[in-house]
Amino acid sequence: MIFPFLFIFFCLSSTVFGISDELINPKKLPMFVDDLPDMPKLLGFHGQHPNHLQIGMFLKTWKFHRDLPPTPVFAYGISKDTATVPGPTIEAVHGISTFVTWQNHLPSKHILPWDPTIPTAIPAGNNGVPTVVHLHGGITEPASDGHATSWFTNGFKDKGPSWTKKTYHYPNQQHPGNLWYHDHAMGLTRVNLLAGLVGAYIICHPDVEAPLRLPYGREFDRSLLVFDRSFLYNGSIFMNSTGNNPSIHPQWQPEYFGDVIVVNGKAWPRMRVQRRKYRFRIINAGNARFYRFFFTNGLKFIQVASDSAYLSQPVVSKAILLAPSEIADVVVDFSKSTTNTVILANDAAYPYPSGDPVNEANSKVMKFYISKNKEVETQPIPKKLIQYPKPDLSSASYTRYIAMYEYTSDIDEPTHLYLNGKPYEAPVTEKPKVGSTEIWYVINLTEDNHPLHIHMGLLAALEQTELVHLEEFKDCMTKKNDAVKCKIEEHARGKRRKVNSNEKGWKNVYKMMPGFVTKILVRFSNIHSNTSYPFDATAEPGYVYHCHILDHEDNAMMRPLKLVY
Ligand SMILES: *[C@@H]1O[C@H](CO)[C@@H](O)[C@H](O)[C@H]1NC(C)=O
Ligand SMILES: *[C@@H]1O[C@H](CO)[C@@H](O)[C@H](O)[C@H]1NC(C)=O
Ligand SMILES: *[C@@H]1O[C@H](CO)[C@@H](O)[C@H](O)[C@H]1NC(C)=O
Ligand SMILES: CC(=O)N[C@H]1CO[C@H](CO)[C@@H](O)[C@@H]1O
Ligand SMILES: [Cu+2]
Repeated sequence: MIFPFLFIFFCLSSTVFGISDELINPKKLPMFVDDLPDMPKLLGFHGQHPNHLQIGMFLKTWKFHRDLPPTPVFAYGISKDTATVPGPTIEAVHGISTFVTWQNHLPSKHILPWDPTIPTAIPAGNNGVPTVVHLHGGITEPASDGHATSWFTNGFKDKGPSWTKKTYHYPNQQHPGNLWYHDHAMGLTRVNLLAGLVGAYIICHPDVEAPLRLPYGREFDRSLLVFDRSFLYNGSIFMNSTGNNPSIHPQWQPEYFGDVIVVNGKAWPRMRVQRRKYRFRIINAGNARFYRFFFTNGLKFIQVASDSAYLSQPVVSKAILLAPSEIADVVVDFSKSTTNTVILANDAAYPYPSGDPVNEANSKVMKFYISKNKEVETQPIPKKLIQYPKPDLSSASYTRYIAMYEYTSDIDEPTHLYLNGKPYEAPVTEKPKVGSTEIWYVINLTEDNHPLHIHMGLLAALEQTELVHLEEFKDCMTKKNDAVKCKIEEHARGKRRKVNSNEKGWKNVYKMMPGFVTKILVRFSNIHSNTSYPFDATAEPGYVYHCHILDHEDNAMMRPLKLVY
């Protein structure tokens, strides 16, 4: 009789019990019991030569927490056995091309509910889940950019209308920095990422970066991909299969939020650190959750880069706000810690900024256990980092107004969101010239903060100005959809918000405050040199720009972007 007893004991201590199709209460999952994983690394180069990687997408299971049963996921990896969530970190070197053949090995049925009533990739042959990989922050030719309509299914059996090739070319000729790869299939981005299709990609430029003497090496320089999920008792990821307007969109909901905060594939992980400096490249890889990260003992972040590029000088702060897809590359000096443990926490309301306050579960991210041994000496952080051209208004040759609209149903629930009042399918209206710089006024007429991401564009935020007589302006915009005719300059007269110093560099995504007009300078050229793009950026199928709240992007806060000569 001892065996069954032991067996039950084993089960109780290793998984949580409950009704399998019910949501697990995050309180049932103890925090800080799993070690922070280090994702496998793939080199995008071979000595001084390009490397050609074959990376698959596989259906497998993944343990998100010691006490959760294995979760079905979609994972990137070299093989099914080695595939991980997030996927392997790709390390590329400036000036050396990386080629990747992305291979879809996914089954015909999705593991999460999706919605065919929003603009969605639906394979004619029903040969599996459509996917397409976008390298976020990459300066990449259109055919390798992972255009939303260039999707493909298992074995390339079905392909989207703009699909052209199997092997993507990443020239890596841009400035060094932090990128990430993730799925971008039309109307399925929110579910494909939720299923696990995300991974980090770093472009190193040793000549430029080595002199900075930032913490380096596998132990001291870590990528942290953060996302939130909800789970059922049987371990499956929970995504509501009923929409907020089920009679219009059976499944679509305006924002996905989960209460379990996952870092590098483990719920609220722990990490043992020495009393010294570490570098963390923090990527918000979630669908809709913003994080305002802070340390519970007041320890500070020394931010050295944001999404894509280095800052010109380090910025020290106690809290960092990251919208979905934003990146903060920070140094944390644990020798300054007054305590031997510290929690990385979050206090951003969701939806941001006017939604629910954080709760016990989603306010914690991970915990650090700091060695009691004496401090390890490390190099000081330099006062200057990397200098890129400052945003130069006089170089701008074109001005655009981009208005963000949210539409609601009779029951006052959001049905969809558009940029400039246009569906994705409407003919392209944004056609910047290769090499040009433009001013974009982004007008948020919704209640949410929307992180706007522009493929190929490097943007510098200039200022945010509150709109006065907002209802009058909104009425006019709803009727005319024309910021100039609606006298934007007479409305852009409210409070001015300066750009935070950690957000002053060149970025590829920026938070558009609700009720404000945000002025950004967008460059369609390199920042590290005056060389032109090493490919024809005007080729088909072009690019896109979109809100990076994935549930918005899918329905359909995304528009085509076509570069021209
Ligand atoms: C968990 O339960 C849900 C709801 O009943 C079901 O759809 C899903 O397939 C189950 N997952 C596993 C891994 O059994
Ligand atoms: C799923 O969404 C529907 C519609 O908004 C809502 O009524 C229901 O409570 C949601 N279910 C869960 C478990 O959140
Ligand atoms: C690029 O050209 C501008 C204007 O001619 C010049 O000021 C700048 O120094 C150049 N930048 C680089 C990195 O060569
Ligand atoms: C927080 C905030 O300012 N929200 C405003 C965003 O814009 C909408 C419409 O323009 C207003 O109704 C909100 O109050
Ligand atoms: Cu949005």
